Amino acid sequence: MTSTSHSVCNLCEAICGLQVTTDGNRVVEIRGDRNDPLSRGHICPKATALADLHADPDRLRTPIRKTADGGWEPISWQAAIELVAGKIVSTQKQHGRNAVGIYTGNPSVHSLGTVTHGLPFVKAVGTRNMFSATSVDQLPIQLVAHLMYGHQLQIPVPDLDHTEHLLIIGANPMVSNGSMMTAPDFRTRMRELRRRGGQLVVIDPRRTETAAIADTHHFIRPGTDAALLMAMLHVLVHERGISPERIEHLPLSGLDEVRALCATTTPEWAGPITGIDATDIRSMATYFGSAQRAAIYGRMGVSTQRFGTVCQWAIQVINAVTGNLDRVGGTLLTDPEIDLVARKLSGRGHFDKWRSRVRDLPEFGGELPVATLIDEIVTEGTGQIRTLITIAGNPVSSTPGGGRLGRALDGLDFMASIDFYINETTRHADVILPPTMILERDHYDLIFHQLAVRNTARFSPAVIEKSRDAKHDWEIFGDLSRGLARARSADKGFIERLRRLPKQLVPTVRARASSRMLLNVLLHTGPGHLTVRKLLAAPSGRDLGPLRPGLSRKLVAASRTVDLAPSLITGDLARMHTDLVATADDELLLIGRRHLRSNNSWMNNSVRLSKGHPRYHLLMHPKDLAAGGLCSGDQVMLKSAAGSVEVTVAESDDIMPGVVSLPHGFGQNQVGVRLAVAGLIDAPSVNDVTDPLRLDELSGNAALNGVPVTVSRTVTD
Ligand SMILES: Nc1nc2c(c(=O)[nH]1)N[C@H]1C(S)=C(S)[C@@H](COP(=O)(O)OP(=O)(O)OC[C@H]3O[C@@H](n4cnc5c(=O)[nH]c(N)nc54)[C@H](O)[C@@H]3O)O[C@H]1N2
Ligand SMILES: Nc1nc2c(c(=O)[nH]1)N[C@H]1C(S)=C(S)[C@@H](COP(=O)(O)OP(=O)(O)OC[C@H]3O[C@@H](n4cnc5c(=O)[nH]c(N)nc54)[C@H](O)[C@@H]3O)O[C@H]1N2
Ligand code: SF4
Ligand SMILES: [Mo]
Repeated sequence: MTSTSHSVCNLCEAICGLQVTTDGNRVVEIRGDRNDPLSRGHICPKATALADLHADPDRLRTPIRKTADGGWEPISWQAAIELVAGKIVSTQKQHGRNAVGIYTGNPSVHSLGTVTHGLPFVKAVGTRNMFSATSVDQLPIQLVAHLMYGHQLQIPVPDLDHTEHLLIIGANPMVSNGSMMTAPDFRTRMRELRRRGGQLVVIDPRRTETAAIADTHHFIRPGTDAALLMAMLHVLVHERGISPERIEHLPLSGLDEVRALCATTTPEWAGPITGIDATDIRSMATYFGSAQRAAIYGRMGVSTQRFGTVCQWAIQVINAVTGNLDRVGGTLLTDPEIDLVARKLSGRGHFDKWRSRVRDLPEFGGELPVATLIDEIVTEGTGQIRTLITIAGNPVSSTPGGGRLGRALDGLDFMASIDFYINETTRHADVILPPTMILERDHYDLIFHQLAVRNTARFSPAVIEKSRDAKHDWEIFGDLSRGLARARSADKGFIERLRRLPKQLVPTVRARASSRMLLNVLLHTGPGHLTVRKLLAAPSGRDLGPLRPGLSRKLVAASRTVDLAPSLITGDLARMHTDLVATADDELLLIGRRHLRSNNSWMNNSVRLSKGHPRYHLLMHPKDLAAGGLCSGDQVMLKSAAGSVEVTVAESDDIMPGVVSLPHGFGQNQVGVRLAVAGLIDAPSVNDVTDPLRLDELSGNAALNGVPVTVSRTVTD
């Protein structure tokens, strides 16, 4: 007997509503939910692959432990929990609290249980050696929000459904479906923009799927966006002039400093650096400035590069000085039912309170840049990481110099992973604790309702019953927290240290409440006094309306103003002026690429997603191929200062001359990885070429884009 229930796809930030038809524990069909007020029926091919994930014979359902000969054996939940908690406590007792390192990956923010129970567990471990995917991703956005608005999650979102001019720089939402901007069905939203007479402009070194539907697309030399944005600012501020009426609704400070900072950054200066003509820069800025409702938005391309923070700051400043900040059709703060900012459920963020031991890199919000994780593992001394916990992450695949990191993991005393696959990272673990997957557990999106282009609230209960011996992530983390408390109370110093923990953490260490119970409390104490039960009565989700202005009311900055010129960032402009100069034409720069059928490193095991023509080739412009004496299909060596990989090259007119592109998330074809389908894909990990020493020096974010490389034919004998 089949039945159909409402559910959600949690693979990317679009949080699309689903209708899932099941027959017992079997998934029969997955469709988009037309009644969902946010996703309106949209899904992408990845949603249907949730059925493959559910049925995947490689997916772990119960814990396993490494055997002496390097194989795996089953272990009970209780033994696994005690082993992990015990090792954390004994490592910290012997070597100090920072001797335990933690890495949390991207899916941890896509899981209700990891947000409610995993993050408190991580805090309870109490180490400064905390790392996450944030520092290969959106770190500059959060740092800028912290410095300008007073909170790392007070991030204005483009009002996609009302804007008349959208300028996208370094993002590809046609494929990614939006990031730090939950925007399911981006294509239809852009059709609606057109119907309103609006314009879409894209700036990207590749003519992407988003560029293909744009009115205008400009290539840009990777890593030079800071110059383009400063030049646009120059035109807007000094040539067009700021209109006082446009900004009178905004509590701004630092405007005079902004004026001074962009006084000389003319389009003529930026042209030769960026590869975009001064006339084009000028007209781009002019069109933007003259639109009634405009928004500039930038993501990975302008975050994971050497001037990520300057870029994300300049984007905010351009939106502000043109009066588009806090304006319908510009950029707006959201009104989620559970507002993480207003309700102080997330910290405001803090920067550079301490630094990493080996490379002296700054923390942000208690996390260190993951590009230095390996140094903290291999460099001896007090505070060296000896035990590592990875949570929903694959840093061997996803962080720069990942291959070397993988080899270093074998030198740890102990490693545990909370994950359901044996992949490039977790194969190095001593024990793996697998949680249930999305269709087997409840979901309410605590993170992405905060960043969505429309205010909605939706609770999605599990649609498939978990097996009796499986555990949800909240149960695993609850057990681990209690295991930690037990193991610590056996140690006399524990009570003393517990007293020193932040107050709000102490109860969570002992918490037995489920995610659903905690969610219910959060909903009930919210503005709409919702409950899980009320949300269950509206299974497609409640529509809470379009985004609305209200910045002055919501702003949490102590000054009650938006600081347009935080000294930390303006101080970094000198580095931009020295480093960003017109470069030699013969240098090749590497950028990344995402595909609609990929999800970082971990959905390649779905036949449905990985079949079809190869998507992991190195794209290269015909001119560069000819210059290197290469042809499409050649095996080449792609080499940087940090490493090299062998890869097949493919000709493409869609890429800017002087730029090559390789996607991340491959490299599962390694001994010990247990991914039958992904393991057959003959593609390397691009992060064996990206360089852990290339950072946005201000924030510590990895500069994964714009890596100088050489490409040469592989010599075979
Ligand atoms: N060169 C290059 N590198 C990049 C990027 C790039 O564009 N270029 N992108 C970066 C970005 S934006 C990101 S976010 C990172 C991603 O970096 P990571 O988060 O480190 O890697 P993922 O590939 O997302 O791996 C997620 C892991 O979580 C597991 N998992 C999935 N769901 C769950 C769950 O519900 N619970 C638990 N416990 N585990 C789960 C999967 O099996 C997998 O092992 O990669 C970054 N790396
Ligand atoms: N299908 C699919 N969707 C995903 C993911 C996935 O793996 N697959 N991952 C999810 C995650 S974790 C994230 S963070 C988001 C990311 O979401 P996006 O940022 O929208 O996705 P990317 O494809 O990384 O887009 C970055 C763009 O920047 C361009 N670029 C590279 N270097 C530069 C540069 O120097 N300057 C400029 N202007 N552009 C540059 C690239 O060509 C690329 O088009 O996607 C999410 N959605
Ligand atoms: S866009 Fe695709 S992967 Fe992202 S939530 Fe929607 S269906 Fe899932
Ligand atoms: Mo990401």
